[in-house]
Amino acid sequence: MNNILKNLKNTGEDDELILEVSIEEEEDRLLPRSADYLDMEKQYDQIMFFYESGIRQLTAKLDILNREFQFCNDRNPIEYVKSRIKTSESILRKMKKQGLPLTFSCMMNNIRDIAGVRVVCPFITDVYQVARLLIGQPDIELVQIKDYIREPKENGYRSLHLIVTVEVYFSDRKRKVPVEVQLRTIAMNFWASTEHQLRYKKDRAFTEDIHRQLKECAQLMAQADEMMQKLAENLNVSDQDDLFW
Ligand code: 0O2
Repeated sequence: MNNILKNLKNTGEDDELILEVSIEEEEDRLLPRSADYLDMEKQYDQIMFFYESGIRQLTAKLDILNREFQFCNDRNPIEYVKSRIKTSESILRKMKKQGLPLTFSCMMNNIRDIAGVRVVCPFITDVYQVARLLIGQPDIELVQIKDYIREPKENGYRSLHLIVTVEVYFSDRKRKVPVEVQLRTIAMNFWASTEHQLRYKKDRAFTEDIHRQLKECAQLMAQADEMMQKLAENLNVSDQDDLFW
């Protein structure tokens, strides 16, 4: 959190915080001795509380859907759910990359994956069913869908990405909290998690050959998903009609 605060200055206009000067200048001017810094820290914590509340609301919904499905069908369409609040470093990196002014309001208006929920399901049909049940709820609004299962990324990445808003009741009012939901199968998650480790943990560029091997691995995962899906249909565990929207 300190990183993002070091990059912000108070313009004196109510709660608007802005960065228009270099980080070095800021460090001279801003750091902990100023009372503004504490205000900013408090404001940052409040904003993150807003996103955490969205995550709580959304994960409660997923939990209820999963338990209900267990009662009715004797199995779980959700293997597990993970959530995270994007780190301040990652938020700053993204805002700088997009050339955005580094203000809290700009962050809240433009960075839509500050709250993130990942849903891992056994079968592809579960991915679509869970997504449909979630966005069918009246207090959930669908903002964007990216279907990287139907159209995988060039490198082989597959997943269903939704940006939704979920309504949360705070003490004084109801607010819509944006949350990015990534839904994928266990096989898709295996590929994405291990590829992420290879990409982020090592300080070296991927060669053409590494790209090719990763893509090949993604194709193997896709084949495994298809085979499991067919088995599930043959055993009446899931329904082919649910395969896409
Ligand atoms: P982190 O740490 O997971 O949050 P946008 O986020 O919309 O500005 P983009 O690329 O259009 O940018 O978003 P997209 O395609 O919806 O993907 C964003 C997130 O999907 C990434 O978040 C990853 O979590 C995941 N993702 C996308 N492509 C890949 C991939 O090739 N490999 C893996 N392992 N994950 C991927 P962040 O912000 O990169 O990081």
